[in-house]
Amino acid sequence: MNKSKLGLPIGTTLDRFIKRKEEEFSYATGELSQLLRDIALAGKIINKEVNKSGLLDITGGVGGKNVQGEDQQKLDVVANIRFTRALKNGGMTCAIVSEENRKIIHLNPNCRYVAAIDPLDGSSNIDVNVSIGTIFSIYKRISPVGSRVREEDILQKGTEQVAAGYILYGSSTMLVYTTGRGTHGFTLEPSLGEFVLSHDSITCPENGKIYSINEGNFYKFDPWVREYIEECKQNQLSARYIGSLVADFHRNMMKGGIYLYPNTEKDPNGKLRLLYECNALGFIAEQSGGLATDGHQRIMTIQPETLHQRTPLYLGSAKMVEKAVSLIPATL
Ligand code: AHM
Ligand code: MG
Repeated sequence: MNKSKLGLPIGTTLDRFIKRKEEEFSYATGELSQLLRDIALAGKIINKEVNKSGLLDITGGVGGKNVQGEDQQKLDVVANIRFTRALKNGGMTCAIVSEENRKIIHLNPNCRYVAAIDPLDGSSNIDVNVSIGTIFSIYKRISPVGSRVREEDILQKGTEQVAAGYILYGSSTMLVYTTGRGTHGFTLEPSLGEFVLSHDSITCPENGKIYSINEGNFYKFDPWVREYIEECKQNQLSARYIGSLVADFHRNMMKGGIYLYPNTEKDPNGKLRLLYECNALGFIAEQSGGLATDGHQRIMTIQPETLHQRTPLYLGSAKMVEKAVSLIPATL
């Protein structure tokens, strides 16, 4: 049997992997492990929904009724409901901030963990059978257990994350996560319905040949971004842009590459959300040897001010990110 770098066989189930990791910490209470299992369960449920999305369209499309006479909802709304329900029923989460909800969702105040989630990222790809993903970040609350969760419990820097990851609904479904001791990937084995270890201790190459940016915005970008794009072309890099952050990031982390979502005059903070998109991928990137920055500081050191705050993002292979942001003029 193939042994992974961690000494656990490739094919180890996620449950067993989490348990083995927990045993390395004599002080672990098991709550975080349970929360990770809840997330995996939510991922499997959303995966099921994603896989039948074409069929839902056949039966009437969004806004119509399904065969049971239930209202059909857009898949990102369905994913939000499924994810929230899984965390609520799991009983380890006191609050959630989600891309789909303006305000904090309050769960059991007697729990220690808060979660920030983008239940289904890559909205433009949801209806057209292109890879999409779920992104999650986990923090320990600051306020006392038992009290009502406050905004300060959620508005923590990315450096305070205790775990983060994503589920990629692609040609196969993968769950990739970190608790700050490397990045590990698990592939869903559909006949077993289990995530099994397929990629342990993932390393992002420090250089790569892929750049990912929405070049349709070329004329909106600052001159330094245009200069960087020109350089990528001169160096004959490959342009790859799915338009699903999780999928673009995952490919670049595995093969070596850079993902850019810059600010523009119209969107001075870019498009992507700090709490439930950028911080999680920043944590994963750094744990695999890559970088994540807003052009001026590590993504994970930004102090969030609001729940749905946006930030520019430069993410991926360390040398590529360093090179790109070295072009930013001191005046910006
Ligand atoms: P979403 O959360 O509404 O799906 O938006 C985030 C997505 C990212 O997944 C993707 O990388 C980016 O937006 C694409 O944006 P654009 O279409 O402007 O290139
Ligand atoms: Mg999103």
